[in-house]
Amino acid sequence: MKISLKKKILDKNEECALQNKAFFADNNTFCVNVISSPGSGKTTILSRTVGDLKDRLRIGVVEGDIRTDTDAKKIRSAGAAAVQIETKGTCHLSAEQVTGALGAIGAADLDIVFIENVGNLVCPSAFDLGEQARTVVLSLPEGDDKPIKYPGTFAKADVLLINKMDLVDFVDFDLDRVINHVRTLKPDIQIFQVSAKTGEGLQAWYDWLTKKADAKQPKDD
Ligand SMILES: Nc1nc2c(ncn2[C@@H]2O[C@H](COP(=O)(O)OP(=O)(O)O)[C@@H](O)[C@H]2O)c(=O)[nH]1
Ligand SMILES: [Mg+2]
Repeated sequence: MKISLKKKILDKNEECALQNKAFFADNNTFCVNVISSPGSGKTTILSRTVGDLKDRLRIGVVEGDIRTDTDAKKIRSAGAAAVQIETKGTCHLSAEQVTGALGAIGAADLDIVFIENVGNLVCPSAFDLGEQARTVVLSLPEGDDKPIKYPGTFAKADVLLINKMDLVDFVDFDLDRVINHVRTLKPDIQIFQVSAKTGEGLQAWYDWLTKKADAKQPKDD
């Protein structure tokens, strides 16, 4: 029987994703795969999250971009270990690339590993990286039709960050339309309305992260 190339790539990815999952479980590390269009604010949110939580949690970031290590540099200057993967044209990160990056950020000793995926709302959603949660970022200037146009990505998300709330009075964006539609795709999704620029709404995101990271820690008997 002919096995398609796409199936072989996904099977190989699945094998590495399982290894990553086991690694995160063995090391009590909470891993979040962050997906969005380019420019929605992933790096800004992660830099601010690192700055605000670094005294409480040990955080590292795997950065994925087609070109440049600009984002890894921003994360490092916010105070966390970061490694940049340049995919050189590929529109998503693979689990194998993540495996290779975990050593470089010392992931075994971290409480949280964020993976900033390559910016688009299509390809990253098909590739499990072994993460325990997915966060999708949607920013107001992108428009309120994105969950309708890219349902697969939103249906697999555990958290939706609606970013750039500081622009709410300047762009046409129907918040109720987005929230209602996303809840039909994923009824138990957590939705936080935030501004990475002003800090508005970020505390609820931090509380969610902290609770998840604490739940990974072994209990004292
Ligand atoms: N007004 C506003 N701009 C933001 C906010 N978050 C990010 N930006 C800006 O949006 C642009 C893209 O942000 P970036 O974090 O690089 O997006 P990424 O491509 O998803 O990583 C940058 O110019 C940021 O300064 C926000 O909450 N409000
Ligand atoms: Mg970025």
